[in-house]
Amino acid sequence: MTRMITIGAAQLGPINRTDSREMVVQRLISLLRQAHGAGCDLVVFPELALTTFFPRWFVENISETDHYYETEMPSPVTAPLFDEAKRLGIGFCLGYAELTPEGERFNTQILVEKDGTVVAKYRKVHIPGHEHNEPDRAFQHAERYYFTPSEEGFGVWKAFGARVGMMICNDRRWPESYRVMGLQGVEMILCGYNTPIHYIPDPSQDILQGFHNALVMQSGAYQNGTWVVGVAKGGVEEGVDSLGQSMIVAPSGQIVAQSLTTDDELIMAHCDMDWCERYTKTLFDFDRYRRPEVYTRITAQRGVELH
Ligand code: CDT
Repeated sequence: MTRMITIGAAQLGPINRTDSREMVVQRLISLLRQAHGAGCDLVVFPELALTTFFPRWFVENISETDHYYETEMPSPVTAPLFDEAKRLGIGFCLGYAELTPEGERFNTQILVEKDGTVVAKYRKVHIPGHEHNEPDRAFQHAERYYFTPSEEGFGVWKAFGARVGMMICNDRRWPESYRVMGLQGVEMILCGYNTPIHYIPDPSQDILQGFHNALVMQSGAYQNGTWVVGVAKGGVEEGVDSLGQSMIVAPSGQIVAQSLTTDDELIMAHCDMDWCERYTKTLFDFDRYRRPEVYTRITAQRGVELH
């Protein structure tokens, strides 16, 4: 018996700061309809899918950026997406900036089931970039100013007949993200991202952005026997060129679908959740082969300790 889920990765092209939420939601609905027409059970949208990637600008008074954040989900503006998904009977995963009633700001992703219920919410754990204005940079990456890192960690939820986990962008570069979910039996990890091609702290990495993107998701998938769905917001957005290369990776580590453009583009794959066991019951049978007693440094210390 196989447990098939047809997954769509709905890559987005650039969103400009003058684009209204209504316009963006219409783009999402159009991709959602394409995914439904192609037989998808679930469609995954990128990180911060409702707005431009605003951490590229530093705004001294952070409350002037409140309009980039969602205070409720769904809201009157995002409700048409929820309504259409429910009408079509397709699930979705959506990244957005969240402002809580307590005034906390998170980089958030939710998972919505086919009946329209929000089954899971994940808040980004690894927040990259910088906290303060760095005026000499060509553009900012002030995520550490705009978002609080989540203390909730990486959950795994039962949804779509599988065990589903989520992570956001920079989380995909850290093996711990995958492993914490792997230890909860994850079968499918959904990850939205915005990755500027120009990495200001070390431009020698620019040419390697696509390689590193594939490297981390393929190895994370293989080493944990899980599907990984990575979905970009790509293209030149407000003058900053961002990586596309959205992909769906099998538990073998093989890429089974990859985007060809840096614009709005749907890719899809028929994903057999039972394929995970070929890895998790053999080479990566954690219970049989892992040695947690010799890994204690992983949680005992943060940075390198020389001795
Ligand atoms: N959005 C996000 O996390 N982007 C980072 C950019 C590199 S750090 C400045 C990433 O890991 O792709």
